Amino acid sequence: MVFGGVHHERLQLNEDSVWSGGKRDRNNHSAKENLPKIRALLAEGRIQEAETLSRYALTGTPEFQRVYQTMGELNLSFHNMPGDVSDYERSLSLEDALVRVTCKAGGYDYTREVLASVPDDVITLRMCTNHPEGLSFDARLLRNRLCEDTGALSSDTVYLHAAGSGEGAIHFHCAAAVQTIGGKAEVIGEYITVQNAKEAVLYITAATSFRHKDTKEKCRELLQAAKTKGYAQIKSAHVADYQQLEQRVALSLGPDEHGLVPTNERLQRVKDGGTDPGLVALYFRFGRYLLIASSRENTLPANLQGIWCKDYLPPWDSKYTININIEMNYWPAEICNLSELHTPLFDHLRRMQPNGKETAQKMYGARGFVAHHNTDIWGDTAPQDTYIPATYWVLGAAWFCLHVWEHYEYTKDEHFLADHYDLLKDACLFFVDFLIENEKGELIISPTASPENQYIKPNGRRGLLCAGCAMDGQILTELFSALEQACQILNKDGDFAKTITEIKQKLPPTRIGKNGGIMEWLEDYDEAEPGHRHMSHLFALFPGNGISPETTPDLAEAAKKTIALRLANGGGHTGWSRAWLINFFARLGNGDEANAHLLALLRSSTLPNLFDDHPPFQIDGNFGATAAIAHMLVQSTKDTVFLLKALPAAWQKGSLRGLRAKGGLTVDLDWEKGTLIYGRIHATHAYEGNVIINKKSTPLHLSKGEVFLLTPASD
Ligand code: FUC
Repeated sequence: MVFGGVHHERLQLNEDSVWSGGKRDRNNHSAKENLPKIRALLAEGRIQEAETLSRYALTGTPEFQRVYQTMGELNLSFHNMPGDVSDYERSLSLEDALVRVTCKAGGYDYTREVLASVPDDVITLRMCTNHPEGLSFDARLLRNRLCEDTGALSSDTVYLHAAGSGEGAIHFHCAAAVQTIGGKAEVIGEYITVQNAKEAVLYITAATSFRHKDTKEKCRELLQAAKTKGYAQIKSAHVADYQQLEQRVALSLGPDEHGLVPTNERLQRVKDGGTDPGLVALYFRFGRYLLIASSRENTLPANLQGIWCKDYLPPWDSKYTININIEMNYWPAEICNLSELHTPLFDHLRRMQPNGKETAQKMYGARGFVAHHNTDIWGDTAPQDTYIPATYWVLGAAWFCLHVWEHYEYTKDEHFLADHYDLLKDACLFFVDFLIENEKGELIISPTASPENQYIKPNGRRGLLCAGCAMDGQILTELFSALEQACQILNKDGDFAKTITEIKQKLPPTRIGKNGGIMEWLEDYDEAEPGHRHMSHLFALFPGNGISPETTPDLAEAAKKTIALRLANGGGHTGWSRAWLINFFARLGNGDEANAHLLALLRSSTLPNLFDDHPPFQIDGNFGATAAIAHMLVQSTKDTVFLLKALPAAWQKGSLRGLRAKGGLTVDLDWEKGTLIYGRIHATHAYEGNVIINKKSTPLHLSKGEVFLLTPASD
């Protein structure tokens, strides 16, 4: 994060593996013996007693997982820069992923350019001026009071070393080196000092014990390599690396009338009631940039604040909340043609799997892989918090594993499916052991909760914990269907698939309740918070596939009713909640509502730099809304592609290149006056299905590599 101060600059530094503390076993050893008691209490309707016992017997010991932290800061003070500043500009270029800060001071030009390079594993800050005395400044690395030691690594390099507490805690080094043209640079104490340089480049890097043995040496190596390579080459490698991902997709929503207006002012115009499709297109492009910046092969998955965190004890520990938030971070990955950026999530599932097997065994006496509503860098799977509407929910691994299936559906990569099949299988296996039969003969989860709402019983008492709810059935239906299909494709585990099919048939279906909406719990309770930000019982509408206007029109109508009720009671008030709503409207084919909520997201939940604001700042809403914009234009099931299904009247003219659809398709579209004028579908795999435009279906049979063109005539 480049703060862009003129006489004092601050770079907030993040490294994704800087987390507090080491790996632990937090499984509650009282869980197994108390599980039957909790279940019996719930079955008898003694909800509060079940909740109290769960607090004692199911909460993680200790309660909290590890905390993600910002690594620290690089602070710079400029000494000889005149005070009269004009023409100030701070920008992030989405063309080349560069931050620039430019201004005049005393009539002289000052330029700073910052990039974070994947190929060279460094952040670089290049500064120059035409002031005859050049640049004089000092720079140092800081980490509040949380560091062990700092000092000189060499005559042009400073370092900072810090460590978390406790056994196995992560420790790390961060280091910064300077190169100048002209002038003089030296290290004094923990400061880099520069006098009268025409140009100066700082190279900053870090290494943690999560990935490296000798973290100091690793920093030294990276900085040496960076200095040898030099700024110009690092920059061109960075731009090439970024562009090969970024340029796969392009979206225009008509003439960009306000394209030259600064983003903060542009956003303010929308907040003041204006509309600006160009800003929506920019928001979309920024969303793809954010994923490119925060989730690469061999990184950790993007967390709650991504790598833009400024705190040592951030909100919700800036970790992985897996009852919606981190899944939402990855909603754009496949459709937005950034499939390989999905891999950190799969790698993380690998970290979670052994822990999740242990949690299943130790806490529930079950086989398979379970996770609750949070996880951390170590893939911790024991419950987090004592927050009853969320903590004892056991569907974290199930939902997360659906991403394995989604990646397969988009890419048709059978090797990937074969390599990750065991994750799907273990996630299913847990429920083979954990589901219980209720008095109706349905297989349900007990205890569970519908994240994160509360219900009101007929006697007026509130309940949080329950036995079965709509979301459980919906997630499990998707997971079990994925397993069945994977077994068929891979031609394996037929017997296990049969068991899963039998169980699947006994899951409670999604039902319509007395108010005409989707029932959130198995009983038709009233909701304690009818405008709740979570809409867990609409999982099947999105990201699931169980509800759609085409396949389940009654449920789709009921979903509309549910959304209307949530909205009438203040729903969608957090950034990610609003982003979820936009995806719902896209699925329902209601482009105007989707657009209205996009505008609401910009007006109420977006910060001046376009970051999503829960509040507080959380990156999930950016990713959720980026996916929603894509889904408004292209949606797909395993055998159907919908084009312009939720095109709003406000996007009269537009063009898009490079979105992906399930089945290995790449889609380009142009439209005018709300009508498709050009479409191109390229198949990377043989495809058998249909394409639907304006509710009209056309068969789509493509062999590998084939291109299908849609023109007004063929429509
Ligand atoms: C869930 C949400 C909160 C927040 C947190 C990180 O618990 O209910 O709104 O987003 O995750």
